Amino acid sequence: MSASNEALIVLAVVASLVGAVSAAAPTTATTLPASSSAGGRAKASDDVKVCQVGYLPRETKFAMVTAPPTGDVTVRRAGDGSVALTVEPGAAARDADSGDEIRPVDFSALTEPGAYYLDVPGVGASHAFAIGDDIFARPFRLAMRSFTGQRCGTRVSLAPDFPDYHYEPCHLADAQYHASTGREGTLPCTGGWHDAGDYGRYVVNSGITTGTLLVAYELNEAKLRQLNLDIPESGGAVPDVLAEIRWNLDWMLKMQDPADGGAWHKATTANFPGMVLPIDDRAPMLIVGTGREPYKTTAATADLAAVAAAAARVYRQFDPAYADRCLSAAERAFAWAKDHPDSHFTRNPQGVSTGGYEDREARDELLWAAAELFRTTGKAEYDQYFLAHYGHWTPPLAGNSAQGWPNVRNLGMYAYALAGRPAASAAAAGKAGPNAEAVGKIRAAALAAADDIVKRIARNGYRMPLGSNEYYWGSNSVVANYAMMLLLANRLAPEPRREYADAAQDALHYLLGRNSFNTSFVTQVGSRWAMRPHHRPSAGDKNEQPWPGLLVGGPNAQRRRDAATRPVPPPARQWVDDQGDYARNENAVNWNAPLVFLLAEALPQAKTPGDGR
Ligand code: 9MR
Ligand code: 9MR
Ligand code: ZN
Repeated sequence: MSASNEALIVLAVVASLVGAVSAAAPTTATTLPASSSAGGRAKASDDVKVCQVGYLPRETKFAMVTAPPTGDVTVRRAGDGSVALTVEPGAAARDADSGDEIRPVDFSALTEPGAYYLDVPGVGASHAFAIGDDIFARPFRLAMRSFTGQRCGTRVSLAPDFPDYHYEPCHLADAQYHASTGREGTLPCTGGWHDAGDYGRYVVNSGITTGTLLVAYELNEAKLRQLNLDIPESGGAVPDVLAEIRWNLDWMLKMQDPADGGAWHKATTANFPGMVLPIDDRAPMLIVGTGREPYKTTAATADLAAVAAAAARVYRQFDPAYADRCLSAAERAFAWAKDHPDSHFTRNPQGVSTGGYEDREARDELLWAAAELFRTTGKAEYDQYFLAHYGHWTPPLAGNSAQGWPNVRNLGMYAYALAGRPAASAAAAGKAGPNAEAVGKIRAAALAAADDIVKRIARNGYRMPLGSNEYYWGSNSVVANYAMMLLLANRLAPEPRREYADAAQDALHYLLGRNSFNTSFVTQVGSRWAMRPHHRPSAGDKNEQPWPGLLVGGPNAQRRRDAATRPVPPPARQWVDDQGDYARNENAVNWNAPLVFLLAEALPQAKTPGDGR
């Protein structure tokens, strides 16, 4: 990998610019194209960092140079090396989080679509990148289809673009109630997405994941409705993106106890399997509970309520019967969670060691559920619940608090504020609107939060939104979730703000290679990417390349694997492309979801009006 196959990447970029979507990235090495400038193209250098996918024509465009240039930087056309723009690099400044000395190179003036690279005298060339309106189409496809690749209980294949990536149906047996559920017998609960590099299925993490994807769809419906993902459901009545999401929704619904509407916390084996393929994970599947009455959890149940309520709204125009089913599941789940506000999964029971998704606070999940139920039904009951509880968080949204699996209150706030805006579907017509004062407060907080995030991005050497103390497990998802907040703020602003959109793109560029490692954190996207994710199908299959479209966790300054290393690297440097390092290099569905959101927003506007704005 790396610079050696860049020429082919350039060709792929050029090909995709003329409309021929490149499938799998090339894996064989070849020579770089000769440049028309004297001596040909400079050697690629890890000290010249760009977004390895590229930039939209009209956004701000930065590269980061981490060694001293001896002259002005040129942006050159990848085809013939001719100069498209000459730029004087900015002043060097030390970036505290990475320790890198960074000179920003602002080439925003270049807006012409094409394939390019940077030539930095005395340092070297960048990876190739594109400028164009549709350059995020392939990353979107791969990131979205990574969910197809996480499907449980069915034959999986990423053909036609990745025919070598497939596996046989896994985890087909009924799950057994573990003693911690207070129950005996089995629960049929096949389906859903594997959580991450492991094969567990956890309702809490499914909740934020599915909810985020539904928001991505709902806000970008005009772009996504017609999109063909080449999944088994393609061509059916439901748009492909929604069909993929439904795969997991259906599983979540199976995790609801028909007896009372509560949801079980997780379905996993007792322990994590080795790095085997799904079908070789043969240990019994267990439904795991809290070990005491009422055994199911508030967080899982309220998350299910939120997601099913959103689904009832989004799927109604395509499948009204399904929407009805989702709505009734959501209402029952909300009622259960409200009646059992403190049933928390705080630790695994004896003999179980899979992911915990422990949470001692479910007010945020309940708030999110109430907001989604209100947005879908307009019922006073849910409005009143929301209004009685949202004041617990002041301000309602904050620029230093991104949503994440343990904290979904942001999703509740945005959902409530968005309830007032014309719905993409006609379903909300005639429903009561949200409380104007609450919407005003949420909107003000959303914009203030976005302003704070923009400021942090401008101060950060790599123009990314993390605070210095936010390099923890899954930090890349925090990057994406902050960027999502910027784009959601734009949906609430009277007029969308260019600076929010630009800053969100900055965060995306960090994930796609414009970072201290000069490496894309998304597998098979960019020119050089994480090659060894802690992802069992990637580890267990015969392909040299990892499964495509997976966002790895990223730098994590906590729980260091080698606590003895001195000096301790700066936080933004604490990532390694090591399959064993699950705290830094695993994928997870809740990390891929906000990536999908950013990529959906970066897709070109649909030709038809009415994308729900
Ligand atoms: O492989 C597991 C990974 O998917 C989880 O995210 C991680 C943390 O819960 O745990 C990994 O499993 C490790 C286990 O916790 C301890 N023994 C080694 C396992 C890694 O192969
Ligand atoms: O993403 C989770 C992270 O926030 C936690 O700190 C970590 C340890 O509890 O667990 C992460 O989630 C893992 C889950 O427990 C098991 N499947 C893989 C998830 C990603 O590593
Ligand atoms: Zn499975």
